[in-house]
Amino acid sequence: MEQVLTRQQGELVALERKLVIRVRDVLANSDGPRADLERLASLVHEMDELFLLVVVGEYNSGKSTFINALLGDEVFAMGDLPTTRAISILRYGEAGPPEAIGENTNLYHYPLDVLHDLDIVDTPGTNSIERMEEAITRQFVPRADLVLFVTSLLQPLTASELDFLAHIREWGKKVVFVVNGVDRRNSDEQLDRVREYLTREVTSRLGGVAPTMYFISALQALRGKLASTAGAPIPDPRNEYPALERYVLETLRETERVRLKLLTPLGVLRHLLKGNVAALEGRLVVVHEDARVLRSIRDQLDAYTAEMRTDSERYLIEVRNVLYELERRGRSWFERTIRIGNANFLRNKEAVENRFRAEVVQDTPQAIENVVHRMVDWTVQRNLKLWSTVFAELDAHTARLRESGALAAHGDTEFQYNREELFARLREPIERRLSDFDAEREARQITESVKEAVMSAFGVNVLAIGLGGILVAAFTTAALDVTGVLTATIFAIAGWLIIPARRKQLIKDFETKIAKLNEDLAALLRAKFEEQLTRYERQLLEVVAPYERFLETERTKLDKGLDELRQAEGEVVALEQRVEKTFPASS
Ligand SMILES: Nc1nc2c(ncn2[C@@H]2O[C@H](COP(=O)(O)OP(=O)(O)OP(=O)(O)O)[C@@H](O)[C@H]2O)c(=O)[nH]1
Ligand SMILES: [Mg+2]
Repeated sequence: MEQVLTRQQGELVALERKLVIRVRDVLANSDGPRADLERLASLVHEMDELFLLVVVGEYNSGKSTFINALLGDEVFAMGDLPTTRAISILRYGEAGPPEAIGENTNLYHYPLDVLHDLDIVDTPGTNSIERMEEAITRQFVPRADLVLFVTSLLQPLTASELDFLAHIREWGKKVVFVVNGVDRRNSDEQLDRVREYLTREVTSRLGGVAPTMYFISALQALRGKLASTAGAPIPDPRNEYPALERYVLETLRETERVRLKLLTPLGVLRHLLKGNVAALEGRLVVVHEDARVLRSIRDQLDAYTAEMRTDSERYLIEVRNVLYELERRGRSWFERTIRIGNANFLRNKEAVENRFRAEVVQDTPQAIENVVHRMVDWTVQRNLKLWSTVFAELDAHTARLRESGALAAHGDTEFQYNREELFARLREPIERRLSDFDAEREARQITESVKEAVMSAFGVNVLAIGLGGILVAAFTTAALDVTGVLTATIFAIAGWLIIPARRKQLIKDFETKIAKLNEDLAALLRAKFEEQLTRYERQLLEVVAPYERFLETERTKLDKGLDELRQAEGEVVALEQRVEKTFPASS
């Protein structure tokens, strides 16, 4: 039977070890806290070590006295002031002076049989003003296989003890309560009241089953052992020290010890997994929040682009209307001017051109220039507004995250570091763009490029003039085309009879010309405008895209990490059940 249990124990240890290593790898890959990684690394070794019975409690509660009683010897110093200053591990061997092993840890040896199977650890008391000593004890708790929690009968379960107990519970430790100092009781009823009080408070405040308790007098027990048989005091029937000693010396040499030892790594895993699942979930919230903000930025960019397209059509309609007016004036001008009575005038090419310019072309180029300017200004202004909104949104977003604590919670992890760095990289170019934004200069540049396009499209080649001048030139060319044809043809094909037909033809030519002009101008403006929109779009996307990629990577990593951690959580539960089934609790 023993052999079967040993084999099963070996199997379980192997499974646990594999799980611990796997969880450590998963945590390492998901930027888990360094302290957790270290804990898991030492856990792998601790699994091979002896069972660790750790005695904890507030200073002066009698921890050292209790261990001395167990040994029947005054191995550890006892005293009314905070006495034990370092973790003191007691191991089987020849008694001798303690040996310092690592910071704050001393190793003692004593030839007590039970120490073949377990190490007993005395700890610095908690709740003294030496908080450092409490920290040492807290740090040591995760290693314990069983915790003996020593509290004083005269002051059972203080607030700080409750807090410390909660810490022990987090690591899934089994705790046995030792109420020390029964020799100081006023009455036996006092013991019953304390037992009742402890049971009630522990179950209601910490949850779980009723605590295992021993009411003892460590001092009496120690004195009893040290005294010669003749001088031994009469045993106190309410001192449960003998039962506690039996528990430690006997029960802990049986299945119970194996069971608890096997449960220790699982408790540690359970605790670390819980914390890390919560941390990853928290990061995932941040990543989703970030992604939402980036989506909103993209949406705004889309809205901007769509709005600009619609608006650009509105401006193009304005251009078309200006040209309609021109066309209307032209038509009536031809009707009025191409008449026999105007023969003399029509012979004068220059006069015809001048009048055509004055009466038909009028301020058309300026009007169009004006529309173009407004269109460009609007585009630039709206783009500036887009960047400001994006900037404000990013800032509000970070403020929200800071406020919700989503950023602070993971202050020490690589995730946080990357995120802050990337965020700065996202924010910085936006801020720069805003501070460098010179709407006037930008509008001038765009207008300049429109000007160049008009020049090349309409074959105008005039140096050093603005868009207005270019348009005037373009219109003059178009106008001269028509009037040139007018003066040239009317007199080449003599015969006044055909004048009405000519006029009709000229008007038609003129209309075609204007339609073409309108078409060319619209196409040109549209192309220029699209070019500008694309540039604006690219500018913003160049800033946002790396961050989107980072988030995508991060999300995949977190999802994977969470999956793996949750799966490990499931395995911890399964292993716990297997341990409980193979090595059932003794009581
Ligand atoms: N009356 C009485 N006194 C006790 C008992 N156990 C311990 N004491 C006394 O209480 C004082 C503290 O005992 P220690 O064993 O040093 O207490 P500790 O918990 O180890 O204290 P720290 O090492 O400071 O954390 C000593 O003076 C002991 O003699 C007991 O059962 N009854
Ligand atoms: Mg002590």
